[in-house]
Amino acid sequence: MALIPILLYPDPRLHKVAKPVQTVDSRIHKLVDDMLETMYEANGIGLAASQVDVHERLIVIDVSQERDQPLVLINPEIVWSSEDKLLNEEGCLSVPGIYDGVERAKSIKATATDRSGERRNIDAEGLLAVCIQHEMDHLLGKVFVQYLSPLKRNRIKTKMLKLAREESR
Ligand code: K1U
Ligand code: ZN
Repeated sequence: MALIPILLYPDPRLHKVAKPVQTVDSRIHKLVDDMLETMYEANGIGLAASQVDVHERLIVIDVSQERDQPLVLINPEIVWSSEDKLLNEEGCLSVPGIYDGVERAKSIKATATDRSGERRNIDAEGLLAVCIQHEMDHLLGKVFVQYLSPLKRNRIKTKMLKLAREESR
């Protein structure tokens, strides 16, 4: 397994739209393993392939306390969203150190292909529902800061660019 560098906002590659995974083969198995290792090492609860510069519809998630219940969602689709919404505090491994409230559907039903190529139904609420919606946004090229006001977003962009400049010195 290997760690993969995570793209940092405002990298324009974070805004590419991911294409469907054509075949769940050994290349996808290795990508899944590397993404899980990268997510656990970064203490994240999710990671989308877009964040590691692979523009295919694949996400990994683990919202368990013990960090031992990995979920692999290949070509995920949300088939139902509740009308009830909740404001949740979100973070993002591509925007480290920034947390803010985003309104999302309280519960969702999704379908996705798992690591063994089986199509599965997923009923999600709470943190899992939030995380699936956040990661599926990444696959559409959307980062959570795009839900914030232009003022907040510009402040975050400036802060991230300053950090990147300092780190490259
Ligand atoms: O997509 C990502 O960059 C991963 C992101 C997932 C996420 C966290 C919180 C709400 C929605 C989606 C993270 O894992 S951020 C870091 C983190 O572990 C975390 C942050 C806030 C609350 C819970 C966890
Ligand atoms: Zn994110």
